Amino acid sequence: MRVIVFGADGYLGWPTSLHLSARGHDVIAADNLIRRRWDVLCGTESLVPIASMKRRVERWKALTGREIKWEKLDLTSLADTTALITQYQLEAVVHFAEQRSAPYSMISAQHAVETQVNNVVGTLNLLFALRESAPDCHLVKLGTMGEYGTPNIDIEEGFIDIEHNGRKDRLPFPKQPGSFYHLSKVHDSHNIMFTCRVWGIRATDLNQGVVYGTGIPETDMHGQLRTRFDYDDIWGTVLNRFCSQAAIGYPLTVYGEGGQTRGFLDIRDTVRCVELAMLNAPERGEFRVFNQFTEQFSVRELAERIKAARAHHGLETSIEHLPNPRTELEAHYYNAKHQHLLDLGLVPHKLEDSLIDRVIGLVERYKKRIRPELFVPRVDWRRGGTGDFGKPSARRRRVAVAPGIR
Ligand code: NAD
Ligand code: USQ
Repeated sequence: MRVIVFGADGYLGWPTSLHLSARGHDVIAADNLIRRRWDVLCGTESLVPIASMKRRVERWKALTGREIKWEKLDLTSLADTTALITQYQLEAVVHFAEQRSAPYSMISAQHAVETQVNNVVGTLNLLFALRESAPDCHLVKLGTMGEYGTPNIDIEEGFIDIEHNGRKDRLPFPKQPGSFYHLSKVHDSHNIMFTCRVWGIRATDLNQGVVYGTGIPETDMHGQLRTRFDYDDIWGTVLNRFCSQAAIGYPLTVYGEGGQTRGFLDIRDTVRCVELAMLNAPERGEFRVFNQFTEQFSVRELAERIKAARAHHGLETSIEHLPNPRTELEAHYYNAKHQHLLDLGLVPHKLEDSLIDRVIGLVERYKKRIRPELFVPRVDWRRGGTGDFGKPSARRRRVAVAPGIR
């Protein structure tokens, strides 16, 4: 299939581009590289050095003979997005290209607005471009399990059958998101569903859980093919953070009681889920929702698992409960369905101790680059943050592309 991957420079977009290319799809990789700029502004950087997009696609071609076409593109430009969609005969577009950090979106009014404008406008532009130039093309959009929040009932896949005053309907599952970022995904979902109904767009909303892992076999092929790995308070997701903390003997930072339960998946399953969704397109006008995760854990359980995995090798790990910087339930019911992708053939990688070992192993290689101050949460849901993370040092300005792997 011919597909554009938007957000192709990111943690998930880059491995997905490689995965699809390796399986014979014709991949166009698009990104405006804004994430590298956000890193500089937040004083954060990928633990694993990442090459420029130009170098990445050159290296991929040199190793495999396969071509990924690199396009620098900002989705918030309607003209550029429409021009790109018009240029190719597309069967699918995969949309990862959003500001995806909940803490970032909670820093200040400016950060909340930036997040929602970037995400909602980008998705709207893509929808209009599809209507104009590729009405048959399948939109595979990355949403989030966080759209649902943590209701006291089972979470269904997108829709719930409701009986009210003697009448029945199948309605979108109620949304109780936990940050301005998560809210942006809810707004996207509504806009996509609307355009499926009104214009006949075909779309799959992948409500993805928290991703962990260092990469996929294709990113392991060469240093220049590696994907980013975030461990800081703004971009680092919880398991990747815990593995990084463990690697340098820093106490695992469980926020509050640690009973917060979420759906999780291995990055190797992310790329497979996207491919499965892509290969099995919905009908014109159909809006599908898949819950994209494979296992659910509480934050406390994750910390205990890491502790146990390390104890197996005779290593000690301590766990610290920090005052929770977020407003979220710390003890709650959680049971989310996730059957659709299994029905399409997903064979999940489970979070076994070996995986934790693998992540810790990679972190070990780069642990000199870890800055422990980035383990401390700087953004509070109630008070926000100043957004002033200090003047970027020369080193921080250099991080976008690490010199060693240019
Ligand atoms: P990331 O920040 O590593 O990558 C996102 C990419 O999108 C970046 O390279 C950025 O430059 C690009 N981008 C942002 N706005 C853009 C715009 N306007 N135009 C063009 N490019 C733009 O994030 P990620 O972890 O790879 O996440 C990718 C997607 O998956 C996001 O939509 C996120 O919400 C979703 N998701 C991620 C996780 C996770 O655990 N990482 C979990 C659930 C859902
Ligand atoms: N947490 C800790 N300690 C930490 C970091 C996080 O206890 O050091 C807790 C948080 O309080 C939260 C849970 O771990 O309860 C998950 O936090 P996270 O930062 O790993 O994930 P989140 O902010 O929800 O966002 C991430 C991605 C986002 C994606 C989302 C999927 O950044 O793009 O949408 O996971 S989901 O959580 O299903 O909404």
